[in-house]
Amino acid sequence: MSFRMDPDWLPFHPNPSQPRFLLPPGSVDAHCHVFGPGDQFPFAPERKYTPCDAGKDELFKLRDFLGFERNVVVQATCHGADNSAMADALRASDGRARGVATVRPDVTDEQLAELHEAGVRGARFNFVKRLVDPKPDEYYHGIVERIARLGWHVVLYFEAADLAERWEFFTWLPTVVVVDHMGRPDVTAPVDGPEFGRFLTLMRDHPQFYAKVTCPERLTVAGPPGYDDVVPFARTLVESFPDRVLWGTDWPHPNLKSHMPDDGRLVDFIPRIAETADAQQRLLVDNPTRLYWGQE
Ligand code: 0GY
Repeated sequence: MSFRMDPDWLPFHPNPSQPRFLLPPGSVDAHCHVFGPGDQFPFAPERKYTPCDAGKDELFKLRDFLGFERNVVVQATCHGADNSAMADALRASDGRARGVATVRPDVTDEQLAELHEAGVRGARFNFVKRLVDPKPDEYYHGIVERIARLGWHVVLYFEAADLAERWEFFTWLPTVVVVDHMGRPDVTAPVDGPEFGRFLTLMRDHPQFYAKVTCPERLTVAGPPGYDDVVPFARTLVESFPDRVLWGTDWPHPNLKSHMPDDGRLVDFIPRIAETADAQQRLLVDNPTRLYWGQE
């Protein structure tokens, strides 16, 4: 089947620059996606966007170019709960990629076992209305119980406003919980204000939570190249919770409207939020390796 990408879709950067920041050996790009290719892995009928193709070959090329050793491939909503493109990337990676799947309550035990065998170690629950039709908390209860048995964790993607609304459910989760993109703070609000304060409280009082200090290009209002307005938010998390932060490119950067980042420059953002070699080692190597490869 052939697909036409949305007319306002911004494709990923065709030739990113070589990062100036040298990634430590064993670095993991802990948040990236694959899209199709659509003729091999069709996009889901219920999707809210149709992207450009961005398959595993492109992803692995970028991994090598930037200096990462491993990837965590997160199921993108344009593929719904058909995890084939993601699982195919994991299988082709020679053990160098793990995955986060989208599963529905009707997933079979065989399907879960197959995903685990391919390298999936988490399930993503998405509450962003622009991307999915959010489900009530009860929808997830059975899924949580089944994935917990496999030792998987939960990845949450939500807008800052959802945190108050779903607080009880999120903090009830019995597994490790990873939050995408710092819970999407409004970076024009103060870093020590009530909104981000709620997220910091979540992290402080619930040691099972991890935060991805990702997506300056998505959260910024000030814009590139410095993404200066995002720095204090990410740096606060890295400094406060050095063992519970993860970093990723978010390649191929779905649904950006203002600009497409140069992935090399995104890597150069890392030392601004993780200023010491020790913080960089934990963020890029130790934390993701423990979480995704720890049970090898
Ligand atoms: C991200 C962010 C976005 C998209 C998705 O699965 C997705 O479609 O996660 C977004 O549009 O904010 O994490 O890639």
